[in-house]
Amino acid sequence: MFDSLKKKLQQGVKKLTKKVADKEDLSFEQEEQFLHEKTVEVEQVIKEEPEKIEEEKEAEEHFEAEPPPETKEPVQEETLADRELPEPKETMEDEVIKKEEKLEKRGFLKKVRGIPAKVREKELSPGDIDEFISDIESDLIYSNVALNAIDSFKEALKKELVDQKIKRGKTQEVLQEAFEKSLLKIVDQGSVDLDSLPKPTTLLFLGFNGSGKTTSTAKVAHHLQNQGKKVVLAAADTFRAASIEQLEVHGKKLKAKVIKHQYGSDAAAVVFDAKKHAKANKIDYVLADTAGRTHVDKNLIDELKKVVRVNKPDLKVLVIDSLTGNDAVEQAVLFDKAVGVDAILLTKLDVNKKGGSILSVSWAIKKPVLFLGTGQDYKDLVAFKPKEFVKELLE
Ligand SMILES: Nc1nc2c(ncn2[C@@H]2O[C@H](COP(=O)(O)OP(=O)(O)O)[C@@H](O)[C@H]2O)c(=O)[nH]1
Ligand SMILES: [Mg+2]
Repeated sequence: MFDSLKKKLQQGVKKLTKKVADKEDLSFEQEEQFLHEKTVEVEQVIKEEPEKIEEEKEAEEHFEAEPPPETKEPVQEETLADRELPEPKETMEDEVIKKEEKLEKRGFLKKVRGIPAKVREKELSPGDIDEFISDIESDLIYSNVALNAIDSFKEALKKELVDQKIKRGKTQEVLQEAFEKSLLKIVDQGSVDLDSLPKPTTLLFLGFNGSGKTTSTAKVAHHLQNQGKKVVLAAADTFRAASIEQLEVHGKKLKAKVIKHQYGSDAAAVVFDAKKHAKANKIDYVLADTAGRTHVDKNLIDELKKVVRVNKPDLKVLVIDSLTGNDAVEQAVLFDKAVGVDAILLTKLDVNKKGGSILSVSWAIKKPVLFLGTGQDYKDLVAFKPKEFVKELLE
């Protein structure tokens, strides 16, 4: 699943890692030169302040002579533990640090600032992040990540990374974490606990034609039955030819009752009857399939509004075909405006390797993704977990 997005993001982490590595990196000679200058500087201070050094030294010797070794030890340990020890290979850096530590003990740290950040740490500027995002933007768009989701991702990355001191050898780790957190901000739009909703719970499946509403209604029924729940199906697509029969086929396979009326009849009444049936028979869930609509189907949108008004479903699940790519956002906004969407079910992720619509749709309407459809069988339904999704994208 979502192989393309995964690949693009992983390339992104690599590119940014390289950017950090290239950043203000001193060549070996420059580094040697720099450390040499630092050593001279340190020695200069020692030379210029001989009395002070003497005083300190005396005080230190005096101090060393006085207390028993147990009390002296922790003081030394604490100072060392506070310091970031240099990587072992850099012997010159080692030397400077040793001198620096000596001076620190004598209160000279303010004068000699030690090895500055540019040798041991690096920073990214907002401009670096902008540049990096514009590098990978077209890849992300290709993977169906919408522009506003990309922008938000960029801002989140800036918050995570700008002004953060990135230590040598830790770049990959720091970036990985920043990517994870930033992606999670986009995709973690809360969660839905079906068990906690009042029973019987009515789930209304809505979306465009062919998005996978009927199939998903049946898959969710199967999923709930596997958890020992009782379900009834409502054939509230009274519009499309053969839709009632399609749901009946599923009902038969799943051994679940299907409540149906005539074609052309009032969809709201079908759901109403299904709810009544559920209450009377102690059934946990009413799963209502509805007719597919588009923004031009004003009548069908009005009908959907009526279904919602009359039945007050506990969860309006928007079914979106991930293959619709960047149109998915438009669809999501349309339905959310019309009736208010509570959760998202994205289908056909077995066919669509891009996966960016998961980010785009949930970010566009700030609603959680509940399930992913990953095939045509009942078992091809995955409960969506934002953290796992993000981990998988970046692992
Ligand atoms: N590969 C694949 N096909 C799916 C998935 N979900 C639905 N479909 C197929 O998409 C087509 C339309 O589905 P349907 O449930 O009739 O859509 P509806 O018009 O929204 O009710 C059918 O051929 C389904 O088998 C999925 O997750 N993966
Ligand atoms: Mg259908």
